[in-house]
Amino acid sequence: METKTATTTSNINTAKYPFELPPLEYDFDALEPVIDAETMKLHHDKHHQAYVDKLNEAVEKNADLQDKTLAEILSDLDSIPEDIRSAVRNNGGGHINHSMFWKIMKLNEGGKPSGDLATAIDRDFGSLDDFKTKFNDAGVKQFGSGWVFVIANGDKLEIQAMPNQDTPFHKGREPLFGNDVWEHAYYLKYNNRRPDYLKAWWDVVDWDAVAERYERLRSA
Ligand code: MN3
Repeated sequence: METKTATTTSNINTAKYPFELPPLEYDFDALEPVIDAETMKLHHDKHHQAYVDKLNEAVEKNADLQDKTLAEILSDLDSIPEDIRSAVRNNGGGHINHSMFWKIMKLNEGGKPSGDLATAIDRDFGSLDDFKTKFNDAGVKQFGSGWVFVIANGDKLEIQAMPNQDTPFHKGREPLFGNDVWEHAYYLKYNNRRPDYLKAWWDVVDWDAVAERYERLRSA
């Protein structure tokens, strides 16, 4: 058997076993005051690392899965052997969702989307404010842990809340962006006030990164 070595790049779309925690590309306090440094440190270094470790533990047992990218694995849950299916679904989803999450955040200082992305938001939701309201509403209504994603269906934008670490990759779709509404994402600073976290979070959406993803995903 060939020896598998981890890739040095952290491109989640091509990553295969053994999976690696992608480095955070900014300081833990870079998103203050919206997301505090302690939350970022725990979230990235402990929670995300644990998803990676448990995913590797599960995939280690299955040579077939080791030949597939994580996106391929997650888009075909039925083909995963039952004894590791839940572990791969939860921890693989955790890895792929958080790998997106770190990359679409940056203090935006009141910045707004522009260009084709702004046009699509206005067309599909009426206005940026209406889009945020609908997204936040989906986040508040997500019972328990989960995510709110925006998916680019061709040009068209759709909001989709999903439980646990489920991910649009289950339907073969890479999400455009999304917010983590697990308590570990906000509890230290916002306690039980998920609506306040959802509202504040718009100040750390990296609209340039989202616009780049939109360009790539809608032409995919
Ligand atoms: Mn999380």
